[in-house]
Order: sequence, then structure tokens, then C-alpha cells
Amino acid sequence: MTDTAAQPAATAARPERSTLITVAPTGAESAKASVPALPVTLDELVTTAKECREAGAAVIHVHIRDDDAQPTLDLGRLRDTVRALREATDLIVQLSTGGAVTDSFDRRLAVIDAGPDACSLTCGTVNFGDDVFMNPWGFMTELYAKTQALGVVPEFELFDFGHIAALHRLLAEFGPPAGGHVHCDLVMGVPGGMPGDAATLVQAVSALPAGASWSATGIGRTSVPVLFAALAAGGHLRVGMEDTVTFSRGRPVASNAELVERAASAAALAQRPAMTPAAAREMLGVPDRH
Ligand code: KMH
Ligand code: ZN
Repeated sequence: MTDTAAQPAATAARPERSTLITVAPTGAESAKASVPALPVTLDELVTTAKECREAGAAVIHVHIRDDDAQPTLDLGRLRDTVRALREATDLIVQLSTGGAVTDSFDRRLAVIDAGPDACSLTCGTVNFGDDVFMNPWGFMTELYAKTQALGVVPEFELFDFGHIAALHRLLAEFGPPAGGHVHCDLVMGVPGGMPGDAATLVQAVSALPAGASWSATGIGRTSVPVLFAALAAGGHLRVGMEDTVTFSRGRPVASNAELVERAASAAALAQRPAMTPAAAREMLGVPDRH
């Protein structure tokens, strides 16, 4: 084999020596009444964040709830949440701009006025169980331009192959993101999106922009296979009760921290232990606003 033949493909991500673990502790879909361990108050979220940091998380992907534990994008609450998480931890605070399927585009665009380090940016519409998660091109571009103007680092959420094509178009037409580095998250196994299995993951990774880093998460029962497939393929991990509320067959998740602990153990076995928030900031181009 020649040296040239041994080079990685142009689209391959640079292999990292450690694994970025993102925790998505709450989401907008599960009800507190049926999932009592779900963190829905600010106190519960801060406690969860500290435990997950201890267990190996570097990024927290945040959805918040109101006093009735319903999903909300209330800007005052979002600001308080960013402040409290920054005071309590050194985690990268990534606010969800996806919200709930019922949230308006205007409210979702306003999320990043709360001053997070980072935000999610979903690269297309997708069927979402019985609902539709709407992300038309005009919304994507408006949100992307706002992330660039405010210096909020986007994470590109990819639920399906068409989203990868839209990401290429976004970068070609509007240039690099705040922070200068493209980081993607493959959200797999949503009913209506791409399946959560190793073959699909490998195919999706091969289509990502050159030089992009990526993590993957599998929804529901795909969470464990996607975790191992992502590690095997050299990617990073997202775990949390937004994505699965079942730890193993018939056993509910007791805490977000146990999902992070499992991810960190698997990453250590794969010889790529959990990345610190400081190293994650360097990789993602996220400035430290503490
Ligand atoms: N809750 C979903 C409809 C994101 O956070 O950016 C969308 C979602 C994606 O969770
Ligand atoms: Zn989310």
C-alpha cells in the first residue's frame, strides 16, 4: 500500500484522542408525571449538570420547562438557566433552538438572545413520530445568520440524509460558523428520520463536510447500538433522557448521570476517554465566557 492510499478519505473527521460527551438531560417530549427522574426545575437541572460534569460530560444541551413542567422558550427563564449553569459548572451551555414541535419560529430564533455558548441548529424538516419538526430553509438561514452575528457556536443536528445536503448548501452559501469549526450531531432512530444502526451511521459520516467533527445519539432502543457504532467509527457521543428514558430492557433511567457514566466507560474502553470542557471548547471554537 502506498502512502497516498493510506491517507484518510477527504470527508473523514480528524480522529480525536478523547471523546466529547454531550448530555441532553430533559428534552421537550417526556412528561414529568411519567418520568419522575426527568430534571425540569432549575435546581434539578443544575444538580444534574454537576453530576454529569463529574461523570464526564463536556456539553449540556438544554431544554427548559415552566412551573407546570411544560416545555417553554421563555427568554427570562433561558437567561437565568444559562447564568445558573455557568455559575455551577464549566460545561459548554448549548441551548436548544428546536424547542417543542409546537414552538413558533420567532420564539425559536429568540432563544440565542439568552447568551448561550452554543445552540442546536437542525438542518431540515423531519417527520417526528406523529408530528412534524419544522425547519424550512428560510428558518435555517435566518438562525444561522443570527448565530454568526452573535458569536453563538451552532451544532448542526442531522436527523436524515437530506439534512446533510442542506448543511453543505448552508456552508457553501453562508460560510463557516461562529468559532470556525463545523460540528455535527447525528440524531438517529427518530420515527420518521434515519434509522439508528451502524450501517446508516457509517454512510452518514462519509457524507459530512470535510474536516467536520461529529457526535451521534440514538433515540430510544437505538441509543446503545448508536453509542458503540459512533465510538467504533471515531465519533463523539450524545446521551441523556431527552433521547432515552430506558437504561436497559424494562429498567427506567434513574438519572442522566448514569447515562453519562455508561458513555464515559465505553469511551475509556475504546481508548478515547471523556474530553474535558476545556478541550471541547478548543475543538469546537467555543470561547470561555465564565
Ligand atoms: N424537541 C424536538 C422537536 C433540538 O433540540 O434542537 C427538537 C429537538 C432538537 O429537540
Ligand atoms: Zn433537543
